[in-house]
Amino acid sequence: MANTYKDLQNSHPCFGGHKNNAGRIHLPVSPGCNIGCRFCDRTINDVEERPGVTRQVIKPEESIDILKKALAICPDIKVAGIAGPGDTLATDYALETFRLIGKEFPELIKCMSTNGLLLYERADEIIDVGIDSLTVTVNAVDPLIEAKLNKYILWHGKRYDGIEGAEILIDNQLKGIRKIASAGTTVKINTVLVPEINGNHIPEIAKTVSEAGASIYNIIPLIPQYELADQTPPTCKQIDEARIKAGEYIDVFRHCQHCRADAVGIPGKSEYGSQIYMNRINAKETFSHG
Ligand code: CLF
Ligand code: SF4
Repeated sequence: MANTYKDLQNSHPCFGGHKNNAGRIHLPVSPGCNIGCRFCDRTINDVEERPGVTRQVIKPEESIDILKKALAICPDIKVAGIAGPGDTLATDYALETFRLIGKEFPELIKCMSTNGLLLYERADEIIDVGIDSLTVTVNAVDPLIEAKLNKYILWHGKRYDGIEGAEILIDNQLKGIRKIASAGTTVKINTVLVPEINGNHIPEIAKTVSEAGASIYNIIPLIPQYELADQTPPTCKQIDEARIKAGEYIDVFRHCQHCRADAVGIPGKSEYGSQIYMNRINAKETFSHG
């Protein structure tokens, strides 16, 4: 039985467990992505696929030794998370890894993050693997706004650009959230806040995802890069205001640390990534779905 939202509020650093110093490890097993966010620096992901850097993305079977090592150094780790560096459902590596973790470390909370494009069609696998907490990055629920944040999707072998792609993405995200949440998996939503694009849209996102069954909402400030390099990131005041508005519809998480896809430790308090991953993946500027 998956952990409930109430359980996670004590044991998961991104669902309220930060107050109990709960730690997490990210396993960077998912290199590929199937959508084109305008703020994601794809050159870094492309670089990761070149010889010499691919070895820095780990294989599912390597996760077990890495977890043993990490738990020895940081016994506070309660959560095994996969948050990239690409999308966890674009390849099979994340679900394979979670299957291994379920066998070897049944006590660890299994946490997965996705852009949600394949969430609906892969929901049964996610439920079967026993994911406890799932994060879906939903940056808009209006295709006109989403298209300003996302360039294209790659879906069933075809590329869909702009509004057409945005419609498919949002539809799959919301159907997926409904399916996963009704099966008892706790769902968190991340939204990248880009004030000039989705700043006024936050309440509608929060309301829509709450109605779909999500439990908690996390607003992540834009790191201006790639096609959105000229956008102004939100001020602290704008982030606070967005959180207050979202809070009318859903619980809001306020302690996000903007983690890398290979972070290890207690978010904001300890970081052991360089000890665990000898050659850390080159993902400094790569958005993590955390
Ligand atoms: Fe990792 Fe994300 Fe799971 Fe947490 S991070 S996959 S839900 S275990 Fe957490 Fe880091 Fe913020 Fe993410 S502080 S970026 S919200
Ligand atoms: Fe893919 Fe995530 Fe980058 Fe978006 S931010 S393109 S979902 S890796």
